Parts: sequence; structure tokens; C-alpha cells
Amino acid sequence: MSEEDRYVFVAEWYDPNAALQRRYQLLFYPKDGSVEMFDLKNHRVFLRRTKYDALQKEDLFVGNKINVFSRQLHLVDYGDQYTARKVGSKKEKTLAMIKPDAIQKMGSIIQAILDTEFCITKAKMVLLSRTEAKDFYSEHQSKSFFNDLVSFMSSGPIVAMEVIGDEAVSSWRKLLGPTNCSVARSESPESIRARFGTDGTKNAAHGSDSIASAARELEFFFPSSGGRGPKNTATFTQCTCCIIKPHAVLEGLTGKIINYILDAGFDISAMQMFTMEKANAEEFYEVYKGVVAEYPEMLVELYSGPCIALEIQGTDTPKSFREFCGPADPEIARHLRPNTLRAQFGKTKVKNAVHCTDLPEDAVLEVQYFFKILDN
Ligand code: IDP
Ligand code: MG
Repeated sequence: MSEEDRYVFVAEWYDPNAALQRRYQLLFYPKDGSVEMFDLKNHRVFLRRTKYDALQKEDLFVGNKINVFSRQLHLVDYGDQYTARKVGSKKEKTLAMIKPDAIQKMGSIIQAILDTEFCITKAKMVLLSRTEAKDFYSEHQSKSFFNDLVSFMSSGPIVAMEVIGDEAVSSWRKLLGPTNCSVARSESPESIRARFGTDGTKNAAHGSDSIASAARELEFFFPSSGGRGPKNTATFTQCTCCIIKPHAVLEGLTGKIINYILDAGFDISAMQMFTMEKANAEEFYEVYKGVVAEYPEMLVELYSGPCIALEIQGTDTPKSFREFCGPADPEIARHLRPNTLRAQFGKTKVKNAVHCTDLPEDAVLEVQYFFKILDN
């Protein structure tokens, strides 16, 4: 008799009310997309087996954060040998980086990453100093092109991302294509470097070349303890704040939303992925408490998973950007202003794709909340 195919994980959830890290056994049944959870401490069923369409098999691997009925769960271990063998063995992390020449194409590059079933688990826009660029590329210091490379890499903002997926190191390099863009255009015309790169140095994006380099390079941008890594690029001047909400990030809309913003003529002068705690979300949304009917659901949405904070610059921001986002309710937006961002990407008043600053005097404060306070 064969048992029904199922995957087992150990998942952690921070319970803000009890201020406790709770542990669950999470079972996923691929056949019908259902999920079941047991509380490991109290030996009780926590969630009876329930179909949950938002959860995909591809999202299930150790290290990833998933959203189950508005609870953000962190998958910390495999629950049995079968799952570890079937899911765990091929998952890798790598560093994907958008280089200065392709920063205007970042929406399309992010979309290409997400379309390939990679998961972006960290992201930060930074501007490398010459010293940082030399340090990052120290393996090439004896090469003739080193000086040009360092100048190029410190010439403008870049976006560093931690990407997780099956054999991520080699599959991201395959998607990147050959180092030289003209070679890429002839040998691999669909690759990122063929589509978005310029020449032998300005080649749009970077990928770690081995698991060991990936570990070193991820540590460079996202230090695991103590250190700070390169600073974010927020300017805190003539700007407004946009948050791509967790539901939109989870639905894989990040690249498309960024493209929509850039195509409308706005500049993205800072970008970073954050996972908010409940207390932070409460602080950030304080002005809406008791004012907006959907406040409790808005709050849960904001801390339910990773979000992406953007500093936006452009003519007449914050006002112009707010108009571009459109009415808070996407249904109304679709009727009245169908070309607005929320009309295009929003679902409901709570899952309306983005938060944008309401009152002009709050814009800098909101940008500071993410890029000064949360990024520390
Ligand atoms: P990779 O980025 O494909 O791993 P590497 O050989 O590690 O290629 O080189 C790092 C970067 O240095 C390249 O992405 C490119 O920007 C630059 N580079 C490599 N080779 C040359 C060259 O021959 N001339 C100019 N720049 C080069
Ligand atoms: Mg290399």
C-alpha cells in the first residue's frame, strides 16, 4: 500500500500576542494543494487539512518564508527523509546582482528571475564605493580590466539579491548568459546579458560562479551577524514612499510593478526588501488606526510576508505619484482610473498592490521609517 504523497516541514511562526516563537509540523499534499499543521509543543492539530491554493510546491523549501492564512511561517527544517531528499538536495542560494548599466531595466530583470521559479529572499539597492567594488571583485585584481571594472561597478546604483532555487548557482548563470554581451547575443539570445547588456564590461548583471563564492558574496551584501554591508541609496529629499505589499510580492508582481513605475517616468532612488514585525507595521500605519475601516486587515497584510520599500523621485512627488497609484480601492480604480497602478495590479482594498504616502508632509518620514529605522 503506498501512502499519499506528502511533504513534511518544521515551520516557525512568531506569535506577537504571546511574544513566542511557535513551532509547527507542516504537511503539504501536492495532489490537492492542501495543507495541515500540528502544534509541536502541545501535540495538537493546529490547522485541519485544508485546501490552500495560494501555496505552491515550489515555495516549499527550508529557508523560505511562506504565507498560510495570513500567518508568515519560516520553514526551518525538513520533517522527514523523504522531503529532505525530494526537495532539499537541489536547493541553493546565489547572489544575483543588477549592474549599473541595467538599473533602468531592473523591472524586467526581476521579472525574468521570478518567471524562472527562483525566489528572491533578499534585495537591496546600494551604491558601491571604489573600495567596496575592489573588495567584491578582489579575485580579478591582477587582470588588465580590473580598473575599468571597479570604475564601472562604482559608477551608479546596483541591486543585490539573494536568490533561492533548484541548483540556483548554475541555473542563474545559465539565465545570465556568457560574460561578453556580443557573445551572449549570438550564442544565447534569450539570456539576460544578450537582452539587457552592452559590451564586455557593461554586461547588465552578475551571478556567483560557485556555492563557495555565493556564500562569500551574499555575506558581502547581507552580513549574517554584526556587520552592516554596503549602505542603501535613500536620499530623503524630494521623494515619496511606495511599499509593494506582501501579497503582490508573493504573487510575483514585483518586476511588473517596478516596470510600471519606471515607464511612467518616476525614478526609483532606493529599494530594499523588508519583513516587518507587527509592532513596526502598527507604528507605520498609526495614522490609519480608527480612521480607516479596514485598518486591522491592512495591518496584517503589511507584516504577513516580505514587502519591498521604494524611495520614489519625480516631478511633483508625492502628489503625482499618489495620483499614479490611484484610488485605494482597486475596484473603484478600475472604473474611474483604469491606468493607475492599483487598477492594474490591485485585488481588494486591503490587497491593493502598493502603499503610497498619503500626505505630502509624511513622505520623507515614511521613507526614513524604512531606510533609516528598519534598515539598521
Ligand atoms: P562573470 O561576471 O561572467 O563571472 P568574470 O570573468 O568573473 O565574469 O568577470 C567579472 C566581470 O568583469 C565581468 O562580468 C565583466 O563585467 C568584467 N570582465 C570580464 N572579462 C572582461 C574583459 O575581458 N574585458 C573587460 N571586462 C571584463
Ligand atoms: Mg565571475
